Amino acid sequence: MTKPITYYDIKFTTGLCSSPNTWRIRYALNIKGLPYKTEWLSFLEIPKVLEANGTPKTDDGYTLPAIVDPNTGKAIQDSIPIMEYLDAQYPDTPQLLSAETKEAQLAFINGVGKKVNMTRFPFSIYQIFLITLPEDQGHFRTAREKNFGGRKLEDIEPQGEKREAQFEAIKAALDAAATAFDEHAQGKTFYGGDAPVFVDTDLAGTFMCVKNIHGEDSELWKFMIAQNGGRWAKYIEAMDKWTSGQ
Ligand SMILES: N[C@@H](CCC(=O)N[C@@H](CS)C(=O)NCC(=O)O)C(=O)O
Repeated sequence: MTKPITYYDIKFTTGLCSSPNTWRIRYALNIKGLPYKTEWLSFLEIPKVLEANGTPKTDDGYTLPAIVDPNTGKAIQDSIPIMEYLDAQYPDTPQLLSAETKEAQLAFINGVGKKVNMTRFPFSIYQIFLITLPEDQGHFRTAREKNFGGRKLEDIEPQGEKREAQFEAIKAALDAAATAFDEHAQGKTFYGGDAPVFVDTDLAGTFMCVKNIHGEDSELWKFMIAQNGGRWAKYIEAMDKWTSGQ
C-alpha cells in the first residue's frame, strides 16, 4: 500500500493554500488520488525544514512546493520536477505532464498561464502580506519589495487609470487562455480534454489563489470569473472535486 506523501505548503493566517506553485502540486496529488498529508510551513521554516530533510537546493534556494515520498525516500522541490516524478513513479495514475504533451504545456504555462497570474499579482501582493504570519512579515516585505523595484507593498495595487488598464490586462490574458483552450481542448472542459493535465492545475491554481486571498465577494474574483461568458466559473466548479486538502 502506498504510504502518504508529505506535501509542504505555505502557512498563512487564513489556513488556505494561497500560492499558485503549491496549488499545482495540491491539485496533482488530488487528481492522482495519491495519499498525502500537508505540512504547513512558515516562510522562515522553509529553508530549515527542506535542508534538514535532504531536499536538493535549486538556483532559487529553498522554495515550496516540495514533497517527501516515504515510499522511495525521495525529497524534491520545484513544481515541474515534482510533477514529472509523480507521473513516473505512479504510472497507473492520471499522467499530467507526459513527454508528448510537455512542450505544448510548458509553452502555455510560461506564456499565457504566467500572464494570467502576473496580471492579477499587483492586486494581490499587499493582500498576501496581510495574511502572512507575523514572524514572516519582515522576510516577505524585504523579498517582495525588492522584486517590485523597491516600491512599498502598500503602493503596488494600481489606482485610477492604471487600475482600469490592469483589469484590461487581466482580461486580455484570460482571452488568450480561452483561445488556447478552444484550440487545444476543442469544446471540452479541461485543457487536457475530458480530464485535467498540468496546465489545468496551473490556471485553476491562479484562480484559487484569488479566491483564497481576496474572497468571493472581491472585485478581482468577480471580474475574473465573469470573463469569457462565465466559462471560468464553470471551469473552477469542474476542478472543485480536486481542491480539498488532506
Ligand atoms: N519554480 C518554483 C517556484 C516556487 C516559488 O517561488 N515558491 C515561492 C512561493 S510562491 C516560495 O516558496 N518562496 C519562498 C520565499 O519567498 O521565501 C516552482 O514552481 O515550484
